[in-house]
Amino acid sequence: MKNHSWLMGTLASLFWGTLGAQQLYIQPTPQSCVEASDSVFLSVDFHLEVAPSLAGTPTEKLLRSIASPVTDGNKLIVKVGLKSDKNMKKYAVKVPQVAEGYYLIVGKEAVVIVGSDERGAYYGVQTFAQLLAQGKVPLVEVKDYPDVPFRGVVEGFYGTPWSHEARLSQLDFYGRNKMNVYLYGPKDDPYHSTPNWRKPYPQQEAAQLQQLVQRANENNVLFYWAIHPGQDIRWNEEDRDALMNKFERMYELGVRAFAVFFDDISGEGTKADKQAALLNYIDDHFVKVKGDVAPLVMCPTEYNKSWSNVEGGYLPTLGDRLNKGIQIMWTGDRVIACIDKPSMDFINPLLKRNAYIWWNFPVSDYVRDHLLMGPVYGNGLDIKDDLAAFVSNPMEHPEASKVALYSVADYAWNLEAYDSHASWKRALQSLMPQHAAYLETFATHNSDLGKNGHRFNREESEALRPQLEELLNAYTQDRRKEDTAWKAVREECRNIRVAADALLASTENRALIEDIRPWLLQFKLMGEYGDEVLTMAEAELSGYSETFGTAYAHAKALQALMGEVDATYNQNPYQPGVKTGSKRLQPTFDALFQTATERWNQATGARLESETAYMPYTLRSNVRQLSQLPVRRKGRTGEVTPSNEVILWQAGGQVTVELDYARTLESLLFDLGTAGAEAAFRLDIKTDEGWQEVAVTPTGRKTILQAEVSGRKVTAVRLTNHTDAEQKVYFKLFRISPAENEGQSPR
Ligand code: BEU
Repeated sequence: MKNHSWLMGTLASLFWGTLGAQQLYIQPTPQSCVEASDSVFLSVDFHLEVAPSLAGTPTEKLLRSIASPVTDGNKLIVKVGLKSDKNMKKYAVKVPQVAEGYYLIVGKEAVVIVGSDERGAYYGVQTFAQLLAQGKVPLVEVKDYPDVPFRGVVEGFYGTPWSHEARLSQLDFYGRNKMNVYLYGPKDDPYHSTPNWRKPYPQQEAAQLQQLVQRANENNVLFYWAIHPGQDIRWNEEDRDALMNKFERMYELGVRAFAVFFDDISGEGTKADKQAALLNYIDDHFVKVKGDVAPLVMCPTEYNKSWSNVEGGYLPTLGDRLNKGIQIMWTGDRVIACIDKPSMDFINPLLKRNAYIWWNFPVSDYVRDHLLMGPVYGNGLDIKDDLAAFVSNPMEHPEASKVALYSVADYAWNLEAYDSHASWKRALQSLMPQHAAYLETFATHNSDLGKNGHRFNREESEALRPQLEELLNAYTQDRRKEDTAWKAVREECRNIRVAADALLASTENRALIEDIRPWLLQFKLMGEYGDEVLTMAEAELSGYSETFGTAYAHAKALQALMGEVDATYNQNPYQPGVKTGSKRLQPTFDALFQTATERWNQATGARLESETAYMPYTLRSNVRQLSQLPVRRKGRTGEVTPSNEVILWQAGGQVTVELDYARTLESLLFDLGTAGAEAAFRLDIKTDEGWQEVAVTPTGRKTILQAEVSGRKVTAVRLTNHTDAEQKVYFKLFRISPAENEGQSPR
């Protein structure tokens, strides 16, 4: 017997030489797996021996769904039970003494699966199902258990909530990947949050939730239903009873796990002592009384370190007062952050318990024009003893999110063995086995977030990065074609086009293709654009006039088409559009286009447009949460990307938007989220007479305000907290609209 480290490098390294079997891997990476050189062929017919302790459980159902019982004497025996079962005594010592652990042995005559508890047995059967799918496998002995007690997903993003079908598919996926928790908390479900958290769900939604709970149970997933009452909760008996009633209604639908979220709120609802008292009341009068309800989970208002004011006492109050069994969520050092040892060492002592990690990845509700499909990396591999849970907040694209979720499951199961790149490759393989290479080409160039208020970024196009840099430097600085890099980039442009078409046309995983379709269309255009700008640069170097002219015209057309895709698909009001390859491909191609065109103009006296992206607006701010917000231009209008969170706007803090030249304004709109919030702010405009304050009036549309700027010629606008206290406001809209006679570009 040899001990297999099971740290899979690449799939290719897992071939079983002489056996001729396929690659063997187990997801998530098991804690220990010992293999023999001998093998056995697993067909689907077995003698099944399921212990009475597992009768009617998800374990038994799963087993019966993957294996057919037969009476024929030649078949393998599959024996499944719990370590506490009498007839499993001889295996009991081999079963890890950890919740959800299991022992599995594949022998020539029998397969034995023993769980430390029911969920452990279930995971043993999931592993067996994976082996079964491989056919011929080596004789193996697996001793396995999860590092983190709760692993899964919090559907906690802003934007279009997942569909019912998508959620069903997710729950199956969690079961297969040994994740045991799903928290239902989509910000835009009005019955989860304001305005309707007090009301019961309408019939159809209630029936669907009931079905989801059922499906979660079948997959051994705890279905948490979360409420988000903090925007308008009053700390009185009436609202407390309204919340208890809502939980009671959800209990009737089958829900046995509950959460209360207080994130992204301001005002009365943020008080720690009141929140703690409410949670303890629910714990004492609902959870403990029912007896079959899982521990409560709560998301605090100060849910990350950058906002926590320890002296202010919010987190210490929760830590001290919340009943010991209540779990407290935490996103890390910032709203969007990777989790490491120092971050856990900061929070756990304050909470007086291990934090329940809400990991904000691959959520894209603040960069909705991007897809985050790259590897999961950056979390500490040494924090398994510090975590109560690790749950991931996904994208509003459910199937595309599975790339990251697969690896989150892998990471949270076995932190020390986690290999981010290998896990990512396996995720792609598992989602589209026949198109994995194409999906990899796509995901490689669709992983970064672009500029964003949270300053979070991811690697993108890493493998091609040296060639892109070499090629660009050689061309722009030395006016030279660097042959090797040139060839590699051309090849990748072709790979991109082929991958985009192959994926668009594939029938393998339509749900995934539908999620990413607009980005695939854009990706193909990006591949063509890259190819054409290389041709432009070549023609410029060699002075081929005809080739340059045709390539330039085509590149311009492709820019227009990419603009069209961006303006047609995914038109949400926050970050509308479709961005692909935005970290390396597009900037490199645009730079090549610009340099080639400028040089051509210089050499030939032509006056071809060389600019690729005209941006007349620049944002400057000393308010930390606003300082990195991107500005978007649509026609003449400039709009600062809104923020989902409450902004902690310090006294005197300012946000300024500068224009590239003095323009006559038609309107200036902004929205701080609450009526009357503007009283603490002053709006100024800069004209040729300097800064001047302008009056602000309501528009009649929710909390949107307008400034009296019509007809004024301005070079900058500025919003200042003019009080001497920090203000907690939202930043939902800041839109500057120049008058129609103002062109898009000064030229
Ligand atoms: C991710 O953009 C994101 C961040 C937070 N504003 C919200 N709450 C927590 O992270 C706890 C979350 O709902 C939102 O999706």
